[in-house]
Amino acid sequence: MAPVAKPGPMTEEERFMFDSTGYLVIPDALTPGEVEACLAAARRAHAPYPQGEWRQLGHLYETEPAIEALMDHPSILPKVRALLGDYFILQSTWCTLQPAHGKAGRYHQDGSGVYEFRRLAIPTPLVQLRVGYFLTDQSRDDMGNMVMIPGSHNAALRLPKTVQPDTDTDLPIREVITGKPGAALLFHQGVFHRTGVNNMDFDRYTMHIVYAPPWLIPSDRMENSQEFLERTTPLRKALVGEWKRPEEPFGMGYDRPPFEN
Ligand SMILES: O=C(O)CCC(=O)C(=O)O
Repeated sequence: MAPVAKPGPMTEEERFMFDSTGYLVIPDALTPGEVEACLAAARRAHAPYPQGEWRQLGHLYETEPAIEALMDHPSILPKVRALLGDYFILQSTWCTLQPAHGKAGRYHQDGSGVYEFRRLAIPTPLVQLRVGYFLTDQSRDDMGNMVMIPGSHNAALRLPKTVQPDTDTDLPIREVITGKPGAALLFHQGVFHRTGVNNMDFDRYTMHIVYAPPWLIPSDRMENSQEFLERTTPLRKALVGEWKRPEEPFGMGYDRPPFEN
């Protein structure tokens, strides 16, 4: 049974489920209108690239207003604040395409491959809090779904190399996450997860938004677009890390991002 949560503030029960499994599934995080606009943006962004390839594109929020609205979406932001506090950045965003008839991906934990977060401590601390918004239907189990190993963010062991997706050696404890367009999957980067097989005739799109402590460098951009900074809101500007230390070079901190409450 999936750890299902509701859009909006994090309840104590949801927090317990997140702590236990490492993720929450939030149906109806986006309205049908928001899904439609984000899906159109995702398709536009991927259109110039070859068909039939798994691909992730970064920082689309700079040019696509529908995706920009996901940066501080009220369905999910209160849960992010419940888990990370008020001082965090949008470390990256990835518009992910799992093509029609695409094969399963390999299990992994997220983070910096060259310095794995699990080197910091076991259990792996929460360093990247990810939200995957489903832009296409994933309500059955062969639609390019995310596949999670519940609770694996707390595991001390690495995943055995013998575990191969969708074979006899795949783990029986895996959970295939299902959801309609507009559902969101909030997850801890330490949970072993992978892309599921897509047996559909259409491409699967998921829009991932990744939040992290302010000391982690952004990974989907070298710098923020000036044009975006000039037109976006003060909160979004703060979320992409455009804040000043009160003194340089050894600041005491920075102003709290201008949340509404
Ligand atoms: O959206 C997907 O297919 C999976 C993405 C993923 O595993 C990742 O970004 O680490």
